[in-house]
Amino acid sequence: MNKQKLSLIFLIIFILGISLTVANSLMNDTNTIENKTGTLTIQNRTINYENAGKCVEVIDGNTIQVYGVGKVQLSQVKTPQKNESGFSDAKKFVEDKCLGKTVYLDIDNAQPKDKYERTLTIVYTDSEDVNKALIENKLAEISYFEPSEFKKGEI
Ligand SMILES: [Ca+2]
Repeated sequence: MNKQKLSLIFLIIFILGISLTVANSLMNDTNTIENKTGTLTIQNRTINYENAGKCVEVIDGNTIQVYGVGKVQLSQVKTPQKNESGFSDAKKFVEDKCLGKTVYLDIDNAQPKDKYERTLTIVYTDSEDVNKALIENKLAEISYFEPSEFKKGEI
């Protein structure tokens, strides 16, 4: 192999390496956070969360899409369906709280996913329990099921 060919190959490898590094750092900046697990203090309660990520879509009052996690179902809260009254209010409430922000997920360890492969969690913003806020604002009803890590009435 001649010298010219060899330096061309090195140049290509070098450029590839740079582009991958740049792409990687851009993705980290916009879509993920470094610590996926940790603790939060909300209203004097210590919360252990098991995953976190940016909320990229609010599907309805109790279903959101989280970058790096997928579809997330808010555990034990029942919000109105598309054709029911209160649907838009509940959806808008969750959009105001979560959309475009980092959400922290306390996943239900007794049943991490439902039959539709949605992760079952209590969703926290950096200052609020969203599941609880929906109930307190009368935008959702408690919908208890078992097995669940969360006790009835705990949220
Ligand atoms: Ca948990």
